Amino acid sequence: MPKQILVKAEEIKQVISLAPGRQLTLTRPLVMGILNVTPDSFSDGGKYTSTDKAVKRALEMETEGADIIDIGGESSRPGSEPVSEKQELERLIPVMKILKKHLKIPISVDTYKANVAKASLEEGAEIINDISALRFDQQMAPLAAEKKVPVILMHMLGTPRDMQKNPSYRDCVAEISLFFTERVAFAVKMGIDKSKIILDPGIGFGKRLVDNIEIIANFKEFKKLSRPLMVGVSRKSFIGMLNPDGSFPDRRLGGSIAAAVAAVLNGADIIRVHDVAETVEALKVIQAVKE
Ligand code: 8Y4
Repeated sequence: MPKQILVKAEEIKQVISLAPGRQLTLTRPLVMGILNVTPDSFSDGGKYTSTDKAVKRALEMETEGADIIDIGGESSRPGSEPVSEKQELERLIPVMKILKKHLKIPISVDTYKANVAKASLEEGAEIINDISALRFDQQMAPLAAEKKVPVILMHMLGTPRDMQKNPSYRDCVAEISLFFTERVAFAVKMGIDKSKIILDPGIGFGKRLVDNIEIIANFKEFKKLSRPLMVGVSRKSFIGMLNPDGSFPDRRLGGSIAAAVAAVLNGADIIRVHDVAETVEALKVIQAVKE
């Protein structure tokens, strides 16, 4: 009779492979730092250009312990209007060109446009963060398949413009799980290797307060899909709803850390955050307690 081999679940090292010789190792929760390259986030009329400031912030986040930098050129906040492909590229490409020379950690590009993703991959981005989960641009799945890059598939009910107009679910976690199963099948059918797929329930994207809380509380459910799980809770409005004073996004740090910790304790692998230093600090404590 063969000897039984017992391995603790946490000792099975999951990896996400990037370019040859590069990989993300999921033995601890990873921190993805948010870099918004939109005029509202980086223009103050000062002497630095928005490109300079974005580059500086990315390098600062790396120093603070970020594992990935997520660069976006279009705001996907509720009610926000789409920007043109040209405009998105004009914002992203100058920043990527500089960062690929200076950053050691990988860059993910936050876009649902295949042409923007393609140009970004050519400028050194190594991961696609598609909030539409390959639904908005028919060329996105073939691109991800061809380039063999990891792709983040996020759940959203509706579009950024209309997603917060009366969202409702019978069973939010079950519906998101079903969506994940369908999108993974689609991606695989399109030639994307299953090992390259990361899933994200899309906190705040067509969700009420109760839905966001249910997702975090039941995050373990998504583990059944056997894919790395990502989550973005940072400074989102549901955190504001739980606190007086919460209408200001910069007053949501404590709540953001708490939500990130809750998600990690329930199995999240990658946390997308604005406040990298504080999140890294919190997750080190959580990791020590878990180990
Ligand atoms: C204050 C600051 C209030 C930011 C709201 C926000 C996710 C994402 C976004 C996410 C993945 C945001 C691009 C929304 N959220 N990508 N992107 N997952 N994969 N809002 O949760 O940060 S943008």
